[in-house]
Amino acid sequence: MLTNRTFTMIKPDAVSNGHIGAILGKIAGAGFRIVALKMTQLTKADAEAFYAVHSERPFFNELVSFMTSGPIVAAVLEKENAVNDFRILIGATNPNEAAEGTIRKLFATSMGENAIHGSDSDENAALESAFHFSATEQF
Ligand code: IDP
Ligand code: MG
Repeated sequence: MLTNRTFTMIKPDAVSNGHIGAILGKIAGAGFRIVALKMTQLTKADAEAFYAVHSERPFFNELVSFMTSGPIVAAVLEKENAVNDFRILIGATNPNEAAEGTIRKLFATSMGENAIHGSDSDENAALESAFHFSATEQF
């Protein structure tokens, strides 16, 4: 089960730019089943904890400030090979380097404000899903 799930957030830029529906459509169209979904806003403490791995990076404060700047949509997605296939669907971190047709190519505006998050491993997918959803909220 673990290896078939990934975690995503539609980031504040894409929410405020009106792209929730289009992005969920791309996700569903690529064969992912939504098994948990909510709109929420991260507190500073939430964002610092979620991105703790980046706390020594020069962009950390910018990242926390951006991720708390407005609502996000968090979701858990299920599909065979979910983590890797979802990273392909979202594209490179820098939208200028993202492949044509990827979510970041279509909807991101910059390296920081890049529209969407995708877990980078099965282990992080499980941790990140549990950060946002209780067991009874994942179907
Ligand atoms: P990823 O989201 O593609 O996995 P990471 O390297 O894990 O990329 O970085 C996490 C997030 O931090 C990125 O999605 C982006 O929002 C932000 N970020 C990464 N590098 C930079 C940067 O150089 N400047 C500003 N923000 C950055
Ligand atoms: Mg990452």
